[in-house]
Amino acid sequence: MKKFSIKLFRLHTTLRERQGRTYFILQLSLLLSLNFISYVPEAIAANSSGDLLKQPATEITVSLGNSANELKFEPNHLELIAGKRYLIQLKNPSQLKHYFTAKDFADGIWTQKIEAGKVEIKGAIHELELKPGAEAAWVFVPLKTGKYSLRCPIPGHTEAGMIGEIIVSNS
Ligand SMILES: [Cu+2]
Repeated sequence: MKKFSIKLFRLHTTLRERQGRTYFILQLSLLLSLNFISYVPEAIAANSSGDLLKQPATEITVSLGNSANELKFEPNHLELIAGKRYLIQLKNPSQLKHYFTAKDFADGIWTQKIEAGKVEIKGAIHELELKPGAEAAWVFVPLKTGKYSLRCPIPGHTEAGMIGEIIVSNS
């Protein structure tokens, strides 16, 4: 199994005064790390006709926060079926930044792609950060059944109730 790792970095520009001179200092911070895995999961490979990827995706919209800046996911309960293709439209209609963090869930799915703006990302995703007004479309197939927790780990948000659950079942 070949594994490629690609890291996306965000650039920060900082102005510093030193001995009367102005310096621009570039700082790199890790935004997210994506693992591109060059094998296709068994459940996908088993469907050698490729029908799985041709089946229309069931579309679900999930809001991170709302226009009243309430700290919650809407809906906060998702029920998915393993082997089906989904398109989750993530939206942040609030004035705050939020995360969609469901690491165990993300470990048990196969992500076909994520589209955000004009960028399409392919590969495993474990966490998404949505800035105010941001939208992202996540197309994936859940592979592993289970009950998974979802939360926004920004300090205070989980505590205020920005949590949810995702249930993946066989039918
Ligand atoms: Cu949040």
